[in-house]
Amino acid sequence: MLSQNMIDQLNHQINLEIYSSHLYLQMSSWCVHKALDGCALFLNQHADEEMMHMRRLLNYLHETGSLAVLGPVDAPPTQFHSVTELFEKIYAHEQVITQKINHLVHIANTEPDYSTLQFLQWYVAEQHQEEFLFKSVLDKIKLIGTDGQGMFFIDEEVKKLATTKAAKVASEAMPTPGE
Ligand code: OFO
Repeated sequence: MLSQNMIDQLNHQINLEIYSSHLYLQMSSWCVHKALDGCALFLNQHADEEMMHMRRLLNYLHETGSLAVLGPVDAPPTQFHSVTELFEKIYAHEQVITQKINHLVHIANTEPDYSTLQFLQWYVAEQHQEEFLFKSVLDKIKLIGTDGQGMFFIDEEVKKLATTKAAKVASEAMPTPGE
């Protein structure tokens, strides 16, 4: 059984994950509008991942006999000056999410609530991966540069990331022989 404070905090995180999904879907739409199909695909996939993050929290609340509460979600920004600015915003957003996860871990640790503490370890590892992923995209953008054909090559590189990720998800979903 969870404390009311923990239920409230997890519900707050549910809304943040939905916001993250809306943010990346909106950014994906901006990329489509700018003919950046690779970036659009990558962000569209990531919007789906954020909903998966939300569903994990939702299921955990259900498993602990708690009520999940979906509150209002802020509208994401719709305009960006450049793809560099867009990915800088994502990287900053993920760093905020990491702080939020750390805060949840801190609460679980101090209550103490060891079940939630263990549940949150998945998010701790995921945030490490997400920060690494978006930092690597930003590094590529800086390396290639956005002048001339730079944008084309950046879009191709980001498309490769999306394709690699899709292949990984598909292989993980495939049953191994004997299963
Ligand atoms: Fe991008 O990790 Fe959830 O919010």
